[in-house]
Amino acid sequence: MPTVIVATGNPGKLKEMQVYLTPLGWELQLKPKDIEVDETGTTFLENARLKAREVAIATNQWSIADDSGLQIDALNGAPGLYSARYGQDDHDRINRVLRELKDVQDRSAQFVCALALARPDGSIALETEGICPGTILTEPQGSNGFGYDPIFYVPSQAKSFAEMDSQEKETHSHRGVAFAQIMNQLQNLTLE
Ligand code: ITT
Repeated sequence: MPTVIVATGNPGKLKEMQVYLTPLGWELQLKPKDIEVDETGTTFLENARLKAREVAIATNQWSIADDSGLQIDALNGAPGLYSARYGQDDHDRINRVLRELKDVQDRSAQFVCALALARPDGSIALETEGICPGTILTEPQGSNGFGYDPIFYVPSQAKSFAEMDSQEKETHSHRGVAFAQIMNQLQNLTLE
C-alpha cells in the first residue's frame, strides 16, 4: 500500500483530511513532529506547496498539505494567511475576530483551502484551491468542528460550520470543495 504523509500538525484538519483520503486506500502517516515548515509564502497555494514539498523531501515519501484561512471583507482579508497566528488558541482567535468586527455591519467573509500533493522528490503532482463564502456571526454558535467553525455561518445552509455534522461540512466547506475538485485525479494517481 502506498504511504502518504499528511503534512499537518492541526488535529481538526487532520481528522477532516482523513475522511477524504481514507477511501483512496493509501496508508496515511502523520507528519513527524520535529519537521517544522516556515510558512513564508504569500498565498495559500504557495504555503501548501511549501509544506507538502518540505515534508516529502524530509521523509522521502509522498506528502499532502492543506493551507487554509479565513478572509474577512471588513478587515481587508485578515486574518487570511495569518489565521493560525491570529491568537494563542482557537478561543483567543475567535474573540479577536469578534472584537475587531464589533459594530461592523458588513460581516461577509470566505474560507479558503489550498491543497498540494508532493512526490518524494518534492515536485508537486497536484494542487487546487476551494472557497466557501459565508458571514461572521456576532457570537459563537454550535460545538462541532474546530478553529473558527463556531463563528463562520453559511447562509445557504442557515448554519454555522460548528452546527453542521461532518457530512454537511464535507459538502459545503472550502476543504470539501477543494478535495472534490481533485478526487478523480487522486483516485487515478499511481503513487510510486
Ligand atoms: P498546519 O499548517 O500544520 O496544517 P495550521 O493550524 O497552522 O496547521 P494553517 O496554517 O493552514 O494551519 O492555518 C489555518 C487556520 O485556519 C487555523 O487557525 C485553523 O484552525 C483555521 N481553519 C482552517 N480550516 C478551518 C475550518 O475548516 N474550520 C475552522 N477553522 C479552520
